[in-house]
Amino acid sequence: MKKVYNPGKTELAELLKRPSKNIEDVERTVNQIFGEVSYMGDEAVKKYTSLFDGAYPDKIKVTPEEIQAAEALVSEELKEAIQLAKSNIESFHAAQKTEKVSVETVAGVECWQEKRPIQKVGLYIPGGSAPLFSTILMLAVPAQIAGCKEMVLCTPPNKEGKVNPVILYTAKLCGIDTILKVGGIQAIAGMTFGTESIPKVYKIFGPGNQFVTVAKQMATKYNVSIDMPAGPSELLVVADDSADAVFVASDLLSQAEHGGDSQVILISLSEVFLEKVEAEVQKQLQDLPRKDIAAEAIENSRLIFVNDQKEALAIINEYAPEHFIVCTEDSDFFVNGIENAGSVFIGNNTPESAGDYASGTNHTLPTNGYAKQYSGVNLDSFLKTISFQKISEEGIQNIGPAIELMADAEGLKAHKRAVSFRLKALKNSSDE
Ligand code: HSO
Ligand code: ZN
Repeated sequence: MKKVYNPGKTELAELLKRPSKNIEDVERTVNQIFGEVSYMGDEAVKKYTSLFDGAYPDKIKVTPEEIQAAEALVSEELKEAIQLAKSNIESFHAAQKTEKVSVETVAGVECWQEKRPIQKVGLYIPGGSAPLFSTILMLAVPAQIAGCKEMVLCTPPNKEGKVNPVILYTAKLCGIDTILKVGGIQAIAGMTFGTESIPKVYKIFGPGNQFVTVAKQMATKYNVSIDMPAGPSELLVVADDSADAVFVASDLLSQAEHGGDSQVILISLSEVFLEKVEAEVQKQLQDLPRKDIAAEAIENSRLIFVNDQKEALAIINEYAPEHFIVCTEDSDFFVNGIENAGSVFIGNNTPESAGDYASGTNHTLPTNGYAKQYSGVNLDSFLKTISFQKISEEGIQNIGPAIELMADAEGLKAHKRAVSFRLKALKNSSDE
């Protein structure tokens, strides 16, 4: 852990710099696979599934029998926990529905906007060392509330060509129509172009490694949109002596165990507390099953002592953390002052794990400083807004002359005429 006391501006900038990766090689691979999948469909998808996952599933699509078998493998206890999380996520996301917005801008000119679901969405769930079935809840629950007609889920199979039963169980519980055993670039390419087995979608959601991230960016070149550009997961905790070092250390480690590249930062307003957390992290690290991964992230973590709240807040807003935990006496100072963060966790009883799983908020959040301009996934991520207008005779008479003048000034005669013809017709009928 790198410990720093009251760092200066340049030192801070260096300390809080996210690692940038050279992605040229990745881009080349992504281009190649996108090309093959667009031409050869399932054949290319299967080729890369065997190459990258070492699996040869005879069918890409998960069968109803497989889903049924999975259900029996999930314990009742876990099913209940998933149900609790699901209903909290449902309440929070259903509450995000908005009313139609309608205004009569001038007499006879009615303008309104309404939201409609994105009809086809693709959800990507990584496989690997930790099967993040909680991410299915975070994506499928709001998609369902939004009214998305088709939800497609892609997840890589293991070497036996199988998918983790909890993933299958959760996907079924969330009403997912199509579950596909395909991961990585080939999954994103499949959902971008559509293949014999993989439906084409309009927007792709979900986390993934660097290959998936670059592939999602590539998908946007083919008119498929994505939730947000993703990077390694991050946590920043601000704390003072009112915080509990055991709790804070456990929070830092919970983020660290996601990956060796996770970004973990403590900003402490107390030197003593900073030392306590440092010792506690080392202690708790020892018996973690994912100790090696967590240790790598902790190695690169930052413990920063700052003796002034205002300065701490400025640093945090500049860093724009994905997850921001506030454990200070005057938490309102940070809660009211935060401008850039994905999700905020307040007080000693609010671990990041709560938002990761079950409080109800979404855990798909902007990383890499994107919290400056992106929101985390929410109900609106699955909706788009359509504007409507209806103009009466009175309305077109009210705004028509202004439109004619503006169209004239832009040199667009047909635009002007579209109004002039109507105004003339109205004049003629009133003259009769
Ligand atoms: N902290 C992760 C989400 C997650 N944690 C899923 C556990 N499971 C990224 O925000
Ligand atoms: Zn997590």
